[in-house]
Amino acid sequence: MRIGVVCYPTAGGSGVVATELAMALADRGHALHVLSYAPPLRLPAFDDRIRYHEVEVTSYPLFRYPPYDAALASRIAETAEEEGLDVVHVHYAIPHALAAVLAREVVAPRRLPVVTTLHGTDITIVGQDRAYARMTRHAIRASDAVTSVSGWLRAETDRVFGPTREIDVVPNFVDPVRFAPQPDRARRRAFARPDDALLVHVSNFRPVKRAVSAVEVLAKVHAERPAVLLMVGEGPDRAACEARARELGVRDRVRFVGAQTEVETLLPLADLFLLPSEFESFGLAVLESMACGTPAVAFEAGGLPEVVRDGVDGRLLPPCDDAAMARAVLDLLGAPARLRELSEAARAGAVERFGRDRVVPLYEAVYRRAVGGAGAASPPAAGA
Ligand code: GMT
Repeated sequence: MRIGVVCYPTAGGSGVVATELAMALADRGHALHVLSYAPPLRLPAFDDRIRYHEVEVTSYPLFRYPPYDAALASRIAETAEEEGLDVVHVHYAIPHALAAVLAREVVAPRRLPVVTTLHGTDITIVGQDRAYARMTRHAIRASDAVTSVSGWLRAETDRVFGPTREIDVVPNFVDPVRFAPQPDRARRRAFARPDDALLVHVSNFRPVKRAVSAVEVLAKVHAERPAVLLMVGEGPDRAACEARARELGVRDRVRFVGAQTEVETLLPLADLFLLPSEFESFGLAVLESMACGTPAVAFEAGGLPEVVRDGVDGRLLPPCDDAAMARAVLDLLGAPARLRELSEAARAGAVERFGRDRVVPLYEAVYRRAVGGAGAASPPAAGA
C-alpha cells in the first residue's frame, strides 16, 4: 500500500509510534510518506522507502496564529494526489484528524480513507478543552477508522465524548532487536560507579509526567544506598528537576543527558525505570525499557496496568505515592534475584505481547478495512 503518515516531529510518544510504524511498514514492503512540520526525531535521514513531506506554514502580518490546519490539509491532499496514497494515517487527533478529513473532502471523488490513532493527551487533556472538544469529537466520528493505544483510552474516549463509534485497540509496540538487553554493561560506568544503583527516567518533562517526583524518589533511595538517576529528555519541567535535585543535595547524583534519538543504548544500562506519571494512556517509554530488560516502577493509573503486570514484570504503586515508589525501588535493589526475575519477565512480556511483528499487522488490518470502505461513522446528530 501507499500510506501517508501524519505526526508531530517532537519527542512525544505519538510521533515516536508514528515513525517506528513507518519504518516497520516500509520493512513489510509498503511505500511510506511522512508529513510533519519538521523531520520526526527518529525518522532515518537516508531511507528511500520513506519519503518526508514538510508542511510549510506561510506567515502573514494579518495572522496572529498561522493556520497550520489548512497548510496540513493542503499538503495531505497534494501528497495523496501526487503519490497516489491509498490511505492516510494520522497520529494524535488534534488537529491532524480534522485536517485529514478536510483533505479527503478536497480530493474527492478520489478516495482517501482516514485512519486516526488516539494517543492519550489528545483525549485526556487537550481534546477535552472547550476550544477543541467539538471538533475532536467530529474528527473522530468522521474518520474511516479509529484506533486507540489502550483499552483504558478507548473507555476514556467514550466517557469524554460519549460513545461515538467503533474504536479498535492497537497497543504501542517495540522493535525487540533494537531494544534488547545489553550483556556488556561497561558503558554503565560513564554514569555510575560499580556500587551505585542506576535508575532511569525518559520523558518529555511535561507536567503529567511528574518528573520532579523521579528526583524525589532518587533522593529517598540514595539516603539508604548509593544511587544515580539518569534523566533522558527535554521539556518544561526539566529546570525544576535540576533545582529540586540541588535543594535535596543530590545534584551530583542526577545526570541530565537531554533528548536522545537512540534511547535503546541507555535503557539497558539501568537497574530500574522510574515513571511517576499521574497517568499514561499506554506508556511507550516503559515498554521500550522493558524490552531492554529494565523493569519499570510506575503508578497504577491509566493504561499502565495493560503494560506492566505488578509483581510479574514490574511494580505498580498507588497513584502519586512517591514514598511507596521509593520503598518499592529499595526493596527490589535489595533483592537482586527478584530484580533479575522481573527483568527477564519484562523482556519476555514486551516481546511476546508488544513485539512489532505482532502489533504492526493489526494496523495493516485496520488499513485494509478502511480501504475496503467500511466508512466513517454516520454524521453526528445536529448540535452534537
Ligand atoms: O505524553 C507524551 O509523551 C505525549 C503523548 C503523545 O501523544 O505524543 O504520549 C502519549 O502517547 C504515547 C504513544 O501512544 C503513549 O505511550 C503515552 O502513554 C501517551 N502519554 C500520555 O497519555 C500522558
